[in-house]
Amino acid sequence: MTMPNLNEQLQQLMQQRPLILDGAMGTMIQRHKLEEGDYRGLRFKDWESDLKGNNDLLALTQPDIIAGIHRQYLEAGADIIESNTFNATRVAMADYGMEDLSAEINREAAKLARTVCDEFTAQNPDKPRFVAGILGPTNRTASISPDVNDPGFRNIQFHELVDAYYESTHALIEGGVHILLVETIFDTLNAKAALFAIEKYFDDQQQRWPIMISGTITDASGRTLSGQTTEAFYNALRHAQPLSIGLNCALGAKQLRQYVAELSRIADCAVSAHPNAGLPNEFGEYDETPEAMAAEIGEWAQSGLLNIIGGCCGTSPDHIRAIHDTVMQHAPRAIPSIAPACRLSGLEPFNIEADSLFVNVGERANVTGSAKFKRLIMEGDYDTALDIARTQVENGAQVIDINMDEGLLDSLPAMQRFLNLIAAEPDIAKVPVMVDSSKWEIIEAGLQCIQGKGIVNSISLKEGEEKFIAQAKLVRRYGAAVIVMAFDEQGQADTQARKIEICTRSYNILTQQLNFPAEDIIFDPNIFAVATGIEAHNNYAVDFIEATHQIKQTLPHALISGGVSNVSFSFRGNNPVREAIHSVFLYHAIKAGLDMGIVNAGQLAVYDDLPDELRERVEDVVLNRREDSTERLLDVAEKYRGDGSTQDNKQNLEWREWAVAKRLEHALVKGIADFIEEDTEQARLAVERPLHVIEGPLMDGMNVVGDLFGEGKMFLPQVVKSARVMKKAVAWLMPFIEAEKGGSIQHNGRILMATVKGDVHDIGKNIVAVVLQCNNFEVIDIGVMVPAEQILQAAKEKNCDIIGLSGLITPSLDEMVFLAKEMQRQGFELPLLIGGATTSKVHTAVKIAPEYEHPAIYVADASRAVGVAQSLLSAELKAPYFANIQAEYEAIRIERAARQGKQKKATLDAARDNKQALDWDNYTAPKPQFLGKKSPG
Ligand code: THG
Repeated sequence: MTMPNLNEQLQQLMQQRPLILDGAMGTMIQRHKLEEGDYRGLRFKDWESDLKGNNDLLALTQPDIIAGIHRQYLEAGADIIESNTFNATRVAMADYGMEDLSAEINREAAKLARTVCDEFTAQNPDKPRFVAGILGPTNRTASISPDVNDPGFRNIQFHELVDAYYESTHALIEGGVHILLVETIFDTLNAKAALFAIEKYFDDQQQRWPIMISGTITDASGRTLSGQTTEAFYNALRHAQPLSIGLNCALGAKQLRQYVAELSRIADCAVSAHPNAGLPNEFGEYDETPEAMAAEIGEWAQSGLLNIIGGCCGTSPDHIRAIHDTVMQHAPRAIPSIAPACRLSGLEPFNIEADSLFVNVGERANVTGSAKFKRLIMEGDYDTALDIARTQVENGAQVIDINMDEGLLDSLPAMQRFLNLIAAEPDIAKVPVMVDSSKWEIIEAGLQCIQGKGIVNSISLKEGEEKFIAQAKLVRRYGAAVIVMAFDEQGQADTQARKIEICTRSYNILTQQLNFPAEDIIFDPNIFAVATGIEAHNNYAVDFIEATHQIKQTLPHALISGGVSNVSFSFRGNNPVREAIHSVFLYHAIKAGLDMGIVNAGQLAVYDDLPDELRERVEDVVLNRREDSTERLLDVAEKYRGDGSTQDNKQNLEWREWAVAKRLEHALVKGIADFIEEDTEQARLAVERPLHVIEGPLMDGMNVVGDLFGEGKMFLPQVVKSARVMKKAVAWLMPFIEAEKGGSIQHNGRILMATVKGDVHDIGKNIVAVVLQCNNFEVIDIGVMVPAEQILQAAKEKNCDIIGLSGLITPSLDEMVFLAKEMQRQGFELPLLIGGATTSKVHTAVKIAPEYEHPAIYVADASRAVGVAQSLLSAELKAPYFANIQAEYEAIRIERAARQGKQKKATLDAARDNKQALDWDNYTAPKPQFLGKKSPG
């Protein structure tokens, strides 16, 4: 496909300076007293009443007015002007009964803008001007129901939007636009339809044009109308490889800043913005002055947030001129490159990066995988079926697999309906969806219902390359990641060699012929049942694990997944043994590089907790260590029916006889909440102060959880359960702790605590909060996944004395650095405390503290928090304490710098030459990927 040099030309310009987009069209049109127009016998005397102010029609009836407005913006300094086609899609025009004028309006409006633009370029070739063909959002939303009584209903379908956008795109390009701008996106699914149409058009033309994308954050919630956060939105549309991504409308520059700043941090393409002239006043008018708007935007430019900037509602040529004059004094934003990662989203982003932990995909919303789910769907009880999906997410599923493949079910509408219903449930829709079907039409129907970036499950070479390629191209056009099964024309791969062969062949086709991003490919090398009694099956798990190891080494950035519950099919009916098999299988497969698994997130056994005998016999089966493994597991299987399982804990109450500390540990590790209150109470009666129960046995128990998690023997869903038990124990103790304080609550200070954006962990934070509260600090915990702006806002509003941040995962670190920078920029003076598993003194000293001139201090664990907080809030202690910390951190920085100076990084080639040869015959599992990561919280 030829790539016109337009994209390159624009990119080169953007390296030199920010580009200026024009301002509002509607505002300017209102200023004109519209003269009577005539178009094909239609009189437009009553333009405003009869035609409801159909601005876009003016390209046909009053072209001079529109050309004049374009001219004013070009004179004000705009590099890019927008065609007057916001409402010109067939879908939006249908509201005026003018859908058949859609193509003509788009074409004529584009021509008009292009003609004026060319005049300016001819006058001053050093400042070339461009036309962006506007593709508006339409007046319908593909992922929200207009009917409150039926959340699954839609008044527009994806394919109707695709047809309309294709027609508009074609007409805009015919009219001569240089760029296609999909803007004011309040529903990402509409935008995905627009981009689908655009890609289809490019493919048909064998030519590409630059694409700009601009979303709309509707209010202070920081989300689009359809509920996505900025990063989720970005992840969902990044596949279009846009020239720029940005935000416009709804907010003024001041309110929009934090979201533009976020895009600026994450986007590996240009960032654009065209905010409104402030928020509407009491008359619904936008009245921010050009000077005020330019002052705010000048700061953005100075902070390096911008590549393309213009205005939306209420902005005029004066605004654009003022903005132009300020931003031209600053360098454009440098476009970063970002590490390859599988960047998924539901309403929230979910990025699988090179160092991410194992990803749990919930398996239960599957008509063949759950008898209950099947019954509910067959009976049409979708509400209860939704609860199954919700429970999966609550239990720690980070993605949900949806499968409606059932002979007696009309699967395609069932898939559509279920996904549409999920879209209305934020608790479920926050995670990405995996659309699971063996029928391509059903997968496609599913993809047309999800606004985030989901995963197709699955495609394969089973029907040959041609079909595989066609489907993969569509997957890309819909903007999804894809599971590729190890399946080819000869059938399913069952040996290690065949698995590797098929995955390698698939990888090469996808990456070389289609330029499919490797990080969006997820191989499934087939998990088959072991211990079936058929000898040929005995090595299935080993074949999977070894193929996984090999594929991870040889096919860069690709991920590996599998249907974990398959492996234990031969023990159906005996859940404890099945869970033991899953746990042992995962323990070894994750070590070999398994990135994700389709699992029953609510039911995973803890590897270390398995009875020794059971674990050993399961391990014999999974690792195929003896000829008689299957018989030996069968011999004991009956005995464990009712033990070792999360489900059956209630029946086996032997542990109730143990000492209380041991019982608390057991309850925490197993996530059993049933007895936690009575045990906590018993522990409380045995110690001097209620706080000692937390600092003693409860913390010890959580440390065990942390260690098991760190060793790969516990998984996220289990840790989630442990946290719930911990919370319940702490809740039991709170009244006693309060009472101890004797009612007279005299606070030492007020501490705001939050888990930073991108992270959901709060076990450690909760413990710190309790410890602080017990020492008469008032703690305001504003939850998990909290964006920086919200943290700072709350700290101000609530008049806090200290901000405490927590984060367990690596991206939290960057978020904390960002927050420190924001505190500096906004003139905060509050001390900042940093805690959580991935944080460290070194990171705080090297990366966070230098961004903030006031204290930013690492707190190693809950027991230190009190001392640190007390020192920072004491008038006498604060200065010497901070000086000490500063000296210590400076020493760390110097030491680090010296070490880095000595150890020069090897070049890529040198590193490659130095690689370790793989001795496949003597393969032993590599270190667990968890090593080096610390415990949760
Ligand atoms: N690879 C890929 N996708 C897949 C699979 C795979 N999707 C489907 C399946 N395999 C993974 N999902 C499940 C879901 C449930 C079960 C197994 C795999 C399961 N269910 C119980 C059973 O059948 O005994 C049902 C129990 C109940 O009714 O509650 O085992 O491999 N890419």
